[in-house]
Amino acid sequence: MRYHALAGTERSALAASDGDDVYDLTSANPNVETFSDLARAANITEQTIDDVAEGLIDDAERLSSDYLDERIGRPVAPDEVWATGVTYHISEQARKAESGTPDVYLDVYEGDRPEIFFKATESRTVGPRETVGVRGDSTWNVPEPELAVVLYRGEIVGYTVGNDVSSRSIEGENPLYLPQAKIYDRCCSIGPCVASTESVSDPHGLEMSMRIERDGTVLYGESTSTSEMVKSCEELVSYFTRHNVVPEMAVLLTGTALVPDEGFSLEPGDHVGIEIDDIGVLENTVTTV
Ligand code: DO4
Ligand code: MG
Repeated sequence: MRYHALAGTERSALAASDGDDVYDLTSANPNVETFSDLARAANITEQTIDDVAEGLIDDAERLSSDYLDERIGRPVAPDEVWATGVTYHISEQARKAESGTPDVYLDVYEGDRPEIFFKATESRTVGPRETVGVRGDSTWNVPEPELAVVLYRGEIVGYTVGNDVSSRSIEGENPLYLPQAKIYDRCCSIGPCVASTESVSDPHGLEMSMRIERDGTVLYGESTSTSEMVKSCEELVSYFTRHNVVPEMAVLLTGTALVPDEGFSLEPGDHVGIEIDDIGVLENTVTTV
């Protein structure tokens, strides 16, 4: 099952889709208004998220997919977003090329302990079709398409698509500037839905693609597979939750594997579309913050 937030001027609600069928779960139970409410109900009743949703579907209003498309919002409100880095060979190579201290990236790519960093608060995280930010004081900005793990109390409950928008000029200048390269207004996008663990066949075998368009021209279009990741989602989550009481609702980005050529930098108005099998397409337009 896939879970979507209905946003906009009408009441906010949680929808579930199964193939072409879309249901308004909030119409069946007004206490289930968000994905967090569903995850909390599953935790309390010791059921899976899909079991709780299936129990609501008989009493839920059906929605058209056009209506869902018009009202699509950020599928989950994470208390915190964290990210892992240098989990793919291409990311390790790109960072080595831009950095004055290239060895740190090889050490992380080959080491047991992954790079894990704080990425965003809820207020810095946008959803589908919202504008995503690049910093006004950065000269080289890139989208980073990433498989995102959705965690309820530290347990994996689903997956979404993430964009870890980053300043490569600031990170490249000095690795100690990483927090400024990564954390700023509108620095992170997630969506379009949360796909439950049961609906993602194999998180380590998903095709992921990214398309960047400027004024109707495609400037970048590549794809890869999450099978190229050097660590598993479980290993990354295990390091993330070690000695770290994580919030009720968290998202962990698992690293980028699609890196535009060195001459490319995002500009305001660019359109970024990131697609991952079994989850969907996350689309955003870029703005300067
Ligand atoms: O080390 C810098 C960040 C790496 C990253 O964000 C990635 O590999 O996706
Ligand atoms: Mg990244």
